[in-house]
Amino acid sequence: MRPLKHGSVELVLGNIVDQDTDAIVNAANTSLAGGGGVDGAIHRAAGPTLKQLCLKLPEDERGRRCQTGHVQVTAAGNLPAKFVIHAVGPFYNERYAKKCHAQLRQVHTLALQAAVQHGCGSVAFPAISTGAYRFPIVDAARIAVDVVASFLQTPPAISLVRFVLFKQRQYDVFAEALEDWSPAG
Ligand code: AR6
Repeated sequence: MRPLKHGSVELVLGNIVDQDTDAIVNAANTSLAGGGGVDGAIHRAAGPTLKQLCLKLPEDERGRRCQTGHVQVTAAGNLPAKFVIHAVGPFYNERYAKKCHAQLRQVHTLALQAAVQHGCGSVAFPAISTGAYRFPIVDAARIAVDVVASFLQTPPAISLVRFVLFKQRQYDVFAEALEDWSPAG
């Protein structure tokens, strides 16, 4: 747990679907129609209502309900959380590393802003883009921790932002990023 001026960052090794934070963040794809990894686990645990809510959101001509780097919020079906913040991280491509870094930053910022807009005092994030989307974990952890910790240095407050890491190695990498983080950057 690392206390900051307007909330704390916590790391846990566990499953995002079990979190009783006001919101959980889903590592979704642009269709918001479900998938594997965190997305699959969340849809299975939330029940069919979640998919119905997602499919009600407007889609563009290519079937996208959420663009890369953006978020959409729904209720959370049978999950303990109240809201699911569906966040579409970038699929990592080394040739466009800078753009991928910017998109990963943006998706974390927008997820935090959405949590505030929905009155959430606590929110749990998975390690967005670090599975099927192949974002290198060390860089992803530094970006995610920096965006969240910087956000919690200024109002509005979110009492608790929890990163839920699925594997020990991911937990260790996030722990190092959080330990190394300083407001000066
Ligand atoms: N709780 C917490 N973390 C988890 C869980 C869980 N239940 N399951 C996996 N992880 P991924 P992405 C970790 O692939 O890379 C989906 O099919 C996992 O170890 O879920 O953003 C979507 O529909 C990894 O570190 O998300 C998209 O198509 C991290 O969560 C695509 O995958 C993210 O892995 C999104 O890819």
